[in-house]
Amino acid sequence: MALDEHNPMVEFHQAFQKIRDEIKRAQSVLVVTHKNPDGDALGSLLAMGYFLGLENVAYQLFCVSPAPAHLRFLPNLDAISNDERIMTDKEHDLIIILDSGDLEYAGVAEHFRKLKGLPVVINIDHHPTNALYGHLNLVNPNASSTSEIIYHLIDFFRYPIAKHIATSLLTGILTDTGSFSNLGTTSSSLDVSSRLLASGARVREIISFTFRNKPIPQLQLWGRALSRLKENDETGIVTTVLTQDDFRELGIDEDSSEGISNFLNNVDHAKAIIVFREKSDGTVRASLRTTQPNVDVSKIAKHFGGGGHKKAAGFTIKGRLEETGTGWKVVPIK
Ligand SMILES: [Mn+2]
Repeated sequence: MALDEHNPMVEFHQAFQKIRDEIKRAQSVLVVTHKNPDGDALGSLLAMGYFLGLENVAYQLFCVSPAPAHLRFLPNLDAISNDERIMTDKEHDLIIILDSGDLEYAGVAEHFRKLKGLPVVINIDHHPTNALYGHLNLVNPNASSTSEIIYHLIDFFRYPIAKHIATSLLTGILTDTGSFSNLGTTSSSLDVSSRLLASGARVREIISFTFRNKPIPQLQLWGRALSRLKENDETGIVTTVLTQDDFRELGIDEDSSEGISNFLNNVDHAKAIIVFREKSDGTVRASLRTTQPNVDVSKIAKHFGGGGHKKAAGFTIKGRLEETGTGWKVVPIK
């Protein structure tokens, strides 16, 4: 695509050049995406691997956790390693971190503390709360997704988008925009999506795996969350909870509850919704969503040590959930 004044990535063209300069200088590149990966995390990771392949540089793709079931349709997933040893077995002189606001979320903070000579770090993300931890930070909060940014990176150097990469990138945009329903739904994200479709992205497959297909236990889990919805009259915030007992009784892993907060975001009149999920590691994860124009849930999340976007954010606190006479509370673990 020719340089285009209407393209919101124009101001990042210099960053694209610098990124490629670093890639050209590198002997071995490690690309990392965040733990508990979503469609954007994996979609952008696979596309970055494609770009590095076109640039003829040796690279490895890494994510500390495996792909969740609903994303296992993504092509070439086995190119991604979940084995932390690849970070130390080989020396990488360039690390590219995708879709991660900080190194903790990326799942590599521990590894970085152990490193002696620090490699060059490139941070590519769209979260406004990004800690700008890289030597080079390409962070565009106006982009719907990291996948949208990677699309522009590949397109800027005039490489064609292969079919399977079009599917990966469109998965990132579709999941991060909630099927084109949240604030990330801009003329730019729709424009990129249209070009990905033209490149052969399998949109129906993406939609059925990421939004439609739901196993019965997962719907039963949603049923439990729905039955516990509570509105706080003072704050207008609607909350619900899912506990370890729920996951155990329904025989599903706690990651299967990911989509519930986006689904509940449709509650009429709610200022915001918060889903509290008890994790097996002794923490409670809160996922915040709002559709109200004047509510910024990332501020609430930040207050509790978390982060995210204005309309979707999260935080984690230590403890477990306990039912009280009037609702639920987080209590410390003895
Ligand atoms: Mn993202």
